[in-house]
Amino acid sequence: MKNPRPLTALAVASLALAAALATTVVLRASEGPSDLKGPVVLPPAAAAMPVEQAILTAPPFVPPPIKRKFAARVVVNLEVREVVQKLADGVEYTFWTYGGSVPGSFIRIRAGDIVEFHLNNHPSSKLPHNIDLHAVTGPGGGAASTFTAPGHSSQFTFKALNPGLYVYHCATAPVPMHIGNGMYGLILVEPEEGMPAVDREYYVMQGDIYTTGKYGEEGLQSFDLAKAIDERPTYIVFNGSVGSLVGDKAITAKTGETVRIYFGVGGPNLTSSFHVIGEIFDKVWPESGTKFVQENVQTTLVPSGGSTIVEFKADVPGTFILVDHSLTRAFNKGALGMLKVSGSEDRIIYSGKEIDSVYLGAQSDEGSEAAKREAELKSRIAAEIKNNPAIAGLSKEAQIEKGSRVYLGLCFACHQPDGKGLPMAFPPLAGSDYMLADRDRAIRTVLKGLSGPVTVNGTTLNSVMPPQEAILTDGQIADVLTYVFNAWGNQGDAFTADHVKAIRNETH
Ligand code: HEC
Ligand SMILES: [Cu+2]
Repeated sequence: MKNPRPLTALAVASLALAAALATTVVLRASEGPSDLKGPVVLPPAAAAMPVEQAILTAPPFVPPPIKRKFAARVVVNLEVREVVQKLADGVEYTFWTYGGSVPGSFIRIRAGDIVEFHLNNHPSSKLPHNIDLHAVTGPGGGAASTFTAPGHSSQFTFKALNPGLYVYHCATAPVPMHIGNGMYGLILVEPEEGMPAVDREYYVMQGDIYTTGKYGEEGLQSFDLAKAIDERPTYIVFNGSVGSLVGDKAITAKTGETVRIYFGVGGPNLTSSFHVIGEIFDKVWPESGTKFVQENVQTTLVPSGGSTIVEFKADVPGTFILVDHSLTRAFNKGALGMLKVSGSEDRIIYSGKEIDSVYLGAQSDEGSEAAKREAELKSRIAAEIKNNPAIAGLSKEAQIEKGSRVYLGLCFACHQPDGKGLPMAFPPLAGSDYMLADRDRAIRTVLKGLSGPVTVNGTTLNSVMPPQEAILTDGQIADVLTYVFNAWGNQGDAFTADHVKAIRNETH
């Protein structure tokens, strides 16, 4: 089917207006039949139901829970507006919106309600639009009755037969373009007994966006149909833009609170692997079905044109990252948001970083030999502890064993396993006159690093050695220096941790 050009659509819409005055007219087949039938005559019981105006909210907010225990006639007024909004830093896009936001206004009703729906297309719009609400039982989910030209308003009525969380979207040709430009949102039909109470509710929707420019390319971007057909989005975002839920726009909670996220995927194309880094969903209504509630879920799959409801308790404070766990989408295309939880720590549930210690990596295999040797030496020291002059020598041997492991975990990458260094890059430690001449300076070098010209065995180098004071303990430095002062033919006394400590604390 060919796409309707704006002019054609406008002409069609004015026909529809004429029809309102006369009898009926059939619109383009692509928009479905649109006979104007006039207002529905409600049976007395329905006509007697209380009437209320729906509260609509922009993301990430959700209208308040429905308290009433009876059905009502709910009037929804949703306005379509075409607006230029930020897509990313320096990048703008002409979004087509329901209510001025992407995703569109959140609508909240109760199963059994009779909804009088008004779709109002702002006079400044360039195109006609309609709405397909997945919560509606009827042709096109309402699309067949809501094709609306700029500056016009369509009305239709539906009864919410099925509870659940439903996507709504524009179904005007070309549909993927209307959705790709932001025309989607969520409508929650609460079950008659209501949703279980929670402390916080949020509204997040994912969408894929196809721009003619590359990701991050500045200026006003337009829709790229070829990329859309190939399903190669430039952006994949939560709530309409990169960073919409980041920093001071993050959603929030306090420790101890239960958070519920109404999460939908507008598409037009991609499915989401919705995940919150550092949280486990205590409850998931998969695909927002109302019968089976799943528990203890890490990542839940949300189809395009579908949704999910997730709930979790915020047990510990911190920043929790919402992602599509197809992770280049999160880290390279924008599908990343934040939940900031404030409150007191529970270090049993999550301790925070407890210790930062040296990890000797691949060396630990050979290290097990060294560890055995060290243990053997220690037990010999214990055995000979009673005034045996060999103890000092044994302690030094044990330090050399430990020091060799520090060396092979850290220093060897530069100074080489054989201690000979690399010409022009790293000075030798084997036979180094510079090192062996000054023990205090050797400690200082390892603690504070070294830069500027240094002459070792007649060769001058001008490079930089990074300081190790933050990652090595005094004991480890004493051990590694004892090792390098006794390896490869070098000879020197053992270093003590106290000596290292004294240098560490010296004032300059
Ligand atoms: C990232 C590479 C790198 C690592 C890791 C490194 N060094 Fe160095 N080291 C250097 C460089 C480069 C110099 C020379 C700095 C200059 O020229 O100013 C140097 C100089 C030295 C010196 C003085 C010069 C000499 O040859 O006598 C000593 C001693 C030394 N390092 C010991 C160590 C020890 C022990 C470790 C492990 C705890 C270590 N280095 C880890 C790069 C490194
Ligand atoms: Cu539209």
